[in-house]
Amino acid sequence: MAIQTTFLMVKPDGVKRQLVGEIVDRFERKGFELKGAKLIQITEELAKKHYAEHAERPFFGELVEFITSGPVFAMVWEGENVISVARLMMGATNPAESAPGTIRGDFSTTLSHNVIHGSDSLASAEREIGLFFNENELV
Ligand code: IDP
Repeated sequence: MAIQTTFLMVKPDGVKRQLVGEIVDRFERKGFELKGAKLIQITEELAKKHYAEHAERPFFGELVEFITSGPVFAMVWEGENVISVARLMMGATNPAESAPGTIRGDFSTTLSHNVIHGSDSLASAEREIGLFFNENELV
């Protein structure tokens, strides 16, 4: 049994479409525990740090523009194998390929507007939680 923490974020499209409650509900019902959450407007500087691994990709500019286009709902969740289980619940990156029943499968059709971000490893969870939250914002 591995108790982990992960960083999840409802992207600007999900916030605009009022999917925050639905998404929080899914992770709560699954049995994960919310450790911190906030609605924030990401700066360009934070967006570039968050997506640094994609800096050389042709869609990097579009990615930064989109993630800074409106508020996001940033969260830290804890639970058993939460990093990989949350990724399963999110569905494949491309909503055209994500299974029905997953968040992206149920709520999106567009790769660039795929509703939710979730850390993909222990190292990225630690890095992303540190980018978005101070220790005193987590319980
Ligand atoms: P992930 O969000 O499932 O971890 P990543 O490969 O880390 O997927 O990509 C980050 C985000 O970049 C994706 O969620 C998606 O919205 C966006 N993205 C990935 N590939 C493309 C692309 O080819 N064009 C536009 N946006 C893309």
